[in-house]
Amino acid sequence: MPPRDYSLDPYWMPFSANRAFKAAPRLFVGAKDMHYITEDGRKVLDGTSGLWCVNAGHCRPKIVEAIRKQAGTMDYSPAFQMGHPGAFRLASRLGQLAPGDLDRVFYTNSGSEAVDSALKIALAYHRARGESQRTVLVGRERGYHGANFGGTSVGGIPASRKAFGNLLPRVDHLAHTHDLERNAFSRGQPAWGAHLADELENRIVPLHDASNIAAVIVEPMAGSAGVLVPPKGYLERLRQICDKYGLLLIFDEVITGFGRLGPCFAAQAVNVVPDMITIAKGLTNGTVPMGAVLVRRGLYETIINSAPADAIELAHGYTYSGHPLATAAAEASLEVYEEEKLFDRSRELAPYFQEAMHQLREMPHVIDIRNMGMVAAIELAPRPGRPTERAFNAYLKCFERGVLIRTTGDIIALSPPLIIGKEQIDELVGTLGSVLREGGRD
Ligand code: PXG
Repeated sequence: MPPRDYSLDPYWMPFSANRAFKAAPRLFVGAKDMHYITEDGRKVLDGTSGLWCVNAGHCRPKIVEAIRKQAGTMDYSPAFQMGHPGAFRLASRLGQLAPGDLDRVFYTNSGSEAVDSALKIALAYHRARGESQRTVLVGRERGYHGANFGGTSVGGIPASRKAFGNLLPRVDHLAHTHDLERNAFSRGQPAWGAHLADELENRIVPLHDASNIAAVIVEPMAGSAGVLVPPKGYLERLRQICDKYGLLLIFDEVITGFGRLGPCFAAQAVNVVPDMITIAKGLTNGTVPMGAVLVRRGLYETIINSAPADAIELAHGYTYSGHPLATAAAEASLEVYEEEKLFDRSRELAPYFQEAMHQLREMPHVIDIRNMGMVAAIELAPRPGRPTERAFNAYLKCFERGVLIRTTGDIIALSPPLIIGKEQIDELVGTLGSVLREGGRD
């Protein structure tokens, strides 16, 4: 390996153990289709689509070319009071892919910004309707909605919240739906747990009064907290309760969007139409940072029509909302998804992936395996007194053996690009199995 001609010290890495990493760094220098290349030239099979974003695999020529071409044609165009064709074309295309009438699109640069934008749109919507007292936001324990203040506030991962003070006021959280005693080793959506949605009606609505509540935000399938699959009927019930009390329902589909669970959106997989959907990641196949909020037409119209005709209706947005490179990357990504029928492929591969993953059931320390679409998780019993170590060791060993997995706590998550082949699923599961078997000794 050539010596590094740069220092590792100045870069403050996000959500990373900086000291441990810099003592034993892992660097990628290239990527193609299902693989990364490390700085010492090893191929690593991507079991996680980067960070759940590279749904069509790496460095796809059509997407690369679209970005290259756009960079040379028009690098940037002002986002406020000015437009460019790609931003409009992409919004139409997203509206066609979205369920129901979620055909109005607000652009952001990340999932975190999409979440904060959706929360602000919820508040602005109620205000436009004359219900500006509706400001309570409801999230869920173990939810992850990005790293900005709004998303951190409605999020429910203790480690992501604890250093940051009071966060937003007037936020409540539903209980999470994870229950190993009842649902361990479920294939697909677990049978038990739909009634957990009733907490919205039985505790949260009475406590705050429905007239004060703006919105409920959940990931249809919680990704970051360790792949928590929604119990059958749970999301349907949340929808019913939100309708009954006039609460907006936001699905955070930053991970589940773009075929991860089969259809383009999880909303379509579970047949529940929310009022807003937040997206990012797979929108550009991970190539250029971009997020968006898909909004029901009626919400958009309510906010727009409540302002004077020539006024700015929503005082919100980003310098790089609808950035030309991002919209070019997104348009090309959606073309690749469509041309290669990757959402169908995701649905067709899911049963094979499910069976392959559940073969690991008898491995040492495995206390659960769960899956939905092209996502699966293996939960390990934590080492007594040393949580996270067991899964992280598996991560390091898999990496040494040429497979990239992702861990959170003692949960291993897999979410490979949707172009993965069956032999590669076998390789992923085979490597993980051998690592877990060895892990039985410690
Ligand atoms: N919502 C959801 C549901 C997410 O999963 C975000 C919002 C924030 O997106 P940005 O683009 O601001 O990071 C996310 C991000 C992991 C992992 O391995 C998950 C995310 C990011 C990094 C790692 O679990 N999710």
